[in-house]
Amino acid sequence: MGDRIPIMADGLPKIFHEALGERFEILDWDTSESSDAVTRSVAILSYAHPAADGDLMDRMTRLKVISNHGVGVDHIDLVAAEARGIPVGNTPGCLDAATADMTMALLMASGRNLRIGDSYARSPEFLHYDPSILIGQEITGSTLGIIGMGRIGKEVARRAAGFEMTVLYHNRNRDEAAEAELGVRYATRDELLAESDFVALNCPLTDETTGMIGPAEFETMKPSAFLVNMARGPVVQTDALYTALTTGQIRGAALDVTDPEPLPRDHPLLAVENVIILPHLGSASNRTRERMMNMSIENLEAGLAGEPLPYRIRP
Ligand code: 8YV
Repeated sequence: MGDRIPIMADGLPKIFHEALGERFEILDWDTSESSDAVTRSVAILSYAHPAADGDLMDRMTRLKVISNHGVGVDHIDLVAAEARGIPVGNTPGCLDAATADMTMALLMASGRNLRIGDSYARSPEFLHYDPSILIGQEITGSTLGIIGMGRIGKEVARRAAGFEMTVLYHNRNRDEAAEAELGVRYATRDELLAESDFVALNCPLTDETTGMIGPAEFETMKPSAFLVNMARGPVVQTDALYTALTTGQIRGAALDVTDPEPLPRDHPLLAVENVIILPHLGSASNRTRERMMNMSIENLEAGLAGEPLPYRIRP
């Protein structure tokens, strides 16, 4: 094997090694002072969101490109990368459908008591059918508030139309084209929180969205409402969520992401019945993951060849 190109990556699965192994030397993620990966690597391939800040970029003196497997890049300091002339690539678009599907799956699972119902049906307590238990929130015809009307939010709205839902949205900027195309209605964040039966978070994690859902927002939501977090854990204040779920401020929640992620194994939220928690599965479907891998490799190769990245993300 000739000289392979050294890149630093975190926990890549076998399929990446098969695709890259012949040409690339994949060095394990190690940002310590004595790291060989830091001094030798010409690229970062970021898989499970390891932090890449300006200090790391400065120490990686041969770094030419950062390629992120995924669309969210809150773990990468984009401003620092731009200032150093290091292009950052991500994988937009290909995961919208899978993530919107999962938003609907969590919405329905929480509203219709799938988690509690499944546990009960397996338990020794289920000895006769009782039609009066676990009456959920009807999905069809209910009101959905989508916070973050980007590509994924729009896909959620399309799916919600099939359930005849009234869809409100809140976004940094009003999107009149989306309103015309999807029949969604713009609302202030408080209006949306107050009117929705389901609130879906489909926004990126930014300075503005960090801690966006806290005690005041739970207070504004209906006691019968459900929160679905498909965005990033820190968009929701975990302590406030715990209080909201355990004091009846909201009826339930479904989380694809948490803060921290994962939650410590003894975290009180893990013992709460009316919350569903997934290990960050939004984009985890076979076809989507294949596309994400291919896009991240395209970005990696373009960056190393000194060509424009096909999917570049700027600050
Ligand atoms: C991935 C994600 O699971 O795209 C994102 O922002 O969080 C997910 O699609 C993640 O990037 C894993 O590589």
